[in-house]
Amino acid sequence: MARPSAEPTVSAPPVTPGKSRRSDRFLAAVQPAARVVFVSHLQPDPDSLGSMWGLAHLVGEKLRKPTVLTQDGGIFRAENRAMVDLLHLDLVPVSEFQRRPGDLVVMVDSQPGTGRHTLDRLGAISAVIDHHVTPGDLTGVAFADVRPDLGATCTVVTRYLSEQRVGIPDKLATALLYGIETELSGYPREGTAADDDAIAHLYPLADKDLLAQIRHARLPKTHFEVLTQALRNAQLFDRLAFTWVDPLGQPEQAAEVVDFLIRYDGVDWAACGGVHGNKVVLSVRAARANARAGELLREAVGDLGNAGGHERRAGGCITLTDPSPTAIERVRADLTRRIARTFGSASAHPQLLIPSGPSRADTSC
Ligand SMILES: [Mn+2]
Repeated sequence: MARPSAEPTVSAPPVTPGKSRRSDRFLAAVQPAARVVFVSHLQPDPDSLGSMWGLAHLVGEKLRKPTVLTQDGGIFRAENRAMVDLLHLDLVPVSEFQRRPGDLVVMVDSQPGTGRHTLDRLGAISAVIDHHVTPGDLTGVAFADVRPDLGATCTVVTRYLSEQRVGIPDKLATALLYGIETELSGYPREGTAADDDAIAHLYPLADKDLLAQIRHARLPKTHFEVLTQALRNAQLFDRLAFTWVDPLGQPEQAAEVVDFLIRYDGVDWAACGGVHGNKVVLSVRAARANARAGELLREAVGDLGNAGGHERRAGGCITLTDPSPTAIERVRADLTRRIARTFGSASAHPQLLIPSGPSRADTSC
């Protein structure tokens, strides 16, 4: 049976009033707006979706201003689609969005100039709230709150809502909680006491049935096709498993592959390159703390494309100027070399993770 929706609560931890709080300065920065528009990175993930929605709720409750949540690129991962559908997120594709005079734009979970957007035509960004180590261009941004020490942008947003004593409705609490949970997944956790405080605040407010439905969203057949190819192609370079998938059914599958491969107890690093349209999507995971995955992937990719991320998780993208199989094979060889050198061992002779051999299917037990 569906759990009845909880009424929005106004309970919040006590905070010291004062204009030095970042939530006050954020609200002051968007106060002049006729409408506040929220943008995030390409293929918005749960942290960026929850953050946009939480800040829009804050602006609506405190400033009584209209808000718009945008979507840059597609949302493909089954869990993320379930989050949008089940929580009824109202998203406007950036390609269809028309900026109006009086609009102020707020970027969450990303920074301008990181190559993770298609929205440069949107114009000036007034505020940035993020937790990525990837440096962006904050020139002309009136308010910036960038906290690489925190696990999730949703943690910052939950804190703003608490500071401003704004009640969090159950579906929004579910979105914020899932945003933090996905950013903290894996081991070692990339979470702090502040992230855990936010989780403790949100959990009683969230709809646990919807949360379970999102976490266990049904998966399309391509998910298993991609995993099969990724396992067949996985090569071990010392403590790195690197694999290649061509084609990826959807760009976020590179991340799903490395989330799966990093569980292997023989590696500390998992990396995947996957061809999607005219792009190679890269994803990296580390199984140890302070791994500098984002910085290292950026070094490995160099001027081939864009990359960035966190300590344990990183992503990147390379545009294929020539889509011919020969050119793709050259890019694959180049990337394999660069990634093996950065995360594994350049001198190691790679081994297949699962060597092909006679089928053991008929072996009787
Ligand atoms: Mn995030």
